Amino acid sequence: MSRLVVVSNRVTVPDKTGAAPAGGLAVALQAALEERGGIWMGWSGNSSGNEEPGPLEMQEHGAITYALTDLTDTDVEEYYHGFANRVLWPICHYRMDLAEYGRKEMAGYFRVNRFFAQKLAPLLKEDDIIWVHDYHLIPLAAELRQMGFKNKIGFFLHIPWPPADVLFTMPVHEQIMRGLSQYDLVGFQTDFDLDNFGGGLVREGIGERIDGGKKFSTFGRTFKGGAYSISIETEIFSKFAIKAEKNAMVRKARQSVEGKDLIIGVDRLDYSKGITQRIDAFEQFVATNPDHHNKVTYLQITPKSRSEVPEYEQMQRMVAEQAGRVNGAIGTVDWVPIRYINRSVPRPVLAGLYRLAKIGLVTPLRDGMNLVAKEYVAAQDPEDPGVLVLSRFAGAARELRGALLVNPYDIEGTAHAIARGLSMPLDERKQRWQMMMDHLLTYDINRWCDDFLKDLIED
Ligand code: GDG
Repeated sequence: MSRLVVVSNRVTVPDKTGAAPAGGLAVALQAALEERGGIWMGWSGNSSGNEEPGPLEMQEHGAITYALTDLTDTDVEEYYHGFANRVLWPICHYRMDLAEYGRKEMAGYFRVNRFFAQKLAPLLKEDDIIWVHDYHLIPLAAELRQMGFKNKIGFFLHIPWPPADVLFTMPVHEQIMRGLSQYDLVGFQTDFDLDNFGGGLVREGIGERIDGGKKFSTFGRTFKGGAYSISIETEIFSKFAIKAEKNAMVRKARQSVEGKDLIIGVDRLDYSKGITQRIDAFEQFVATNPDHHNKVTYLQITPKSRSEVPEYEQMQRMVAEQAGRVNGAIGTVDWVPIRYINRSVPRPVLAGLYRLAKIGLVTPLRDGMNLVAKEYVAAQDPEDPGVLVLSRFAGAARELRGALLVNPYDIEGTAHAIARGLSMPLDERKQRWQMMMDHLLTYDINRWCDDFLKDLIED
C-alpha cells in the first residue's frame, strides 16, 4: 500500500500521554494516519522569531512522522491572518463585505504555499499519496506539479465553496480555481459546494463538468470532484458522553441547572456561527414564552479564535456585551438566563454537557459541515434524547434530517423552534434522534476518510 502524506496548515502532535488531540479534523487525520502510517506535515503554530522560517522538525509518534515547520512573523501576518483568514474565509462564507484584499497578503499566501512545497519535496517518494487539507493550501499541488511531482494529490475543503457571484468578487479567483485544477481529486463537504464549484467554471467560461458530473475539465486538466461529508467517531464519542456523566465538572453543572431545561451552544468565536442572531432568538423565545421564565438556561461555550484579526476581536466584545445586556433585561435575582463562557472547556466536560442539554442550538449563518451538531446527537441518551435545532445553512443539515431545521436570519422562526423543541413529546424526540444516530453510525469519520481515499487512489 502506498504511503499517505497529509498536509494541513496546522499539525497537532499528540501530548506526552499519546492522547489524541481534540477537534474533528485533527482526530480524523490522526486516525487515518495511524491506520496506514505516514507523514503529517504542516505549520507548528510557532513563529520562528526572525525572517527565516527555519528547518523542518521531525517527530515520530507510533506510525506517524510529524514534519513541523515554523513560519516567520511576516508569513503568519500575510498568509495566515491576511489572505487565508481575511479573504478566503469570509468569501467562502459568503461575506464579501468582510473581505480585505491586499496585494501583499495575496503574494504572501502564494509564497508560503511555495515554501511548504519546497519543504515537503525532499520527504516525498514516487508512489506516496498526498492529501492536502483546507483553504490555506489550495496552491500547494500547483507548486508540487511545477517541481515535477506526478503523485496522486487530493484536496479536501473543510469550509463551504461559494456560488460564482460571490467567488468572482475575489480578485484572484481564477488563480485559486487554477490551483484546484492541479489536484487529482477535489473534495467538498456537500453537493451544494460541489455544484457551486462546477457552476463557477461554467459561468467564467473556463471549464465544465464531465463524466456524469464526477469530473471537471478546466485549465487543460481533467480531475475528479466529489462531496464527502466529514463526520465524527460516532461510537467512541457516544461512549465518551456516557462516561462524562461522572465527570466532576459535569456533575456540578447538572446540580446548578437542576429544575431547569438546559440549551447548549458551542462554537469557536466566529461571525459565521450566527452567535449574535442566536442570542437574539433566545431573547425572543423568553419574551414570547413567559411560562419558561426561570425554567430554562442557555449555556453558550465560545472559545476565543483568531483574536489577531480585527473582525474577531470586535465580535468578542459584541457577544459579551449582548449576553450581558440580555441577562440584565430579562434576568431576575434568582435567574441568569444566559451563561456565557468565552474560553475552551475540556472535551469530556463538553460531551457531558451535550448529554445534559435538552436542546442543541446550532445555528451558523454558513458552515462547511459543523461537527458540534453531530457530537450533540452522538452524546444523547437514547431513552431521553434532546432535540437538535440546526441551521439549514450548515452542511450537516443535508444529512441530519431529524433536526428542527431553522433559518438563523429568521429570529422569530428560531425562537419558535426552541419552544417547539422544549415541548416535543418523548416519542417524537426518540424517533428523530434514532434517524440521525443511525445515519451517523454508518457515516462516521472512518467512512469519510475511506470514501475520499478510495476515490483518490482509484483511476
Ligand atoms: C471547520 C469548518 C467543519 C468547540 N469548542 C470547544 C471544542 N470545540 C470543538 C467541537 C468540534 C470542533 O471544536 C468545532 O468543529 P466545527 O465543525 O463545529 O467548526 P469549525 O471549527 O469551524 O471547523 C466546519 C470542520 O472544519 C471539519 O471539517 O465541520 O464547517 O468550519 O469538534 O467539539 N472542544 C473543546 N472545548 C471547547 O470549548 N474541547
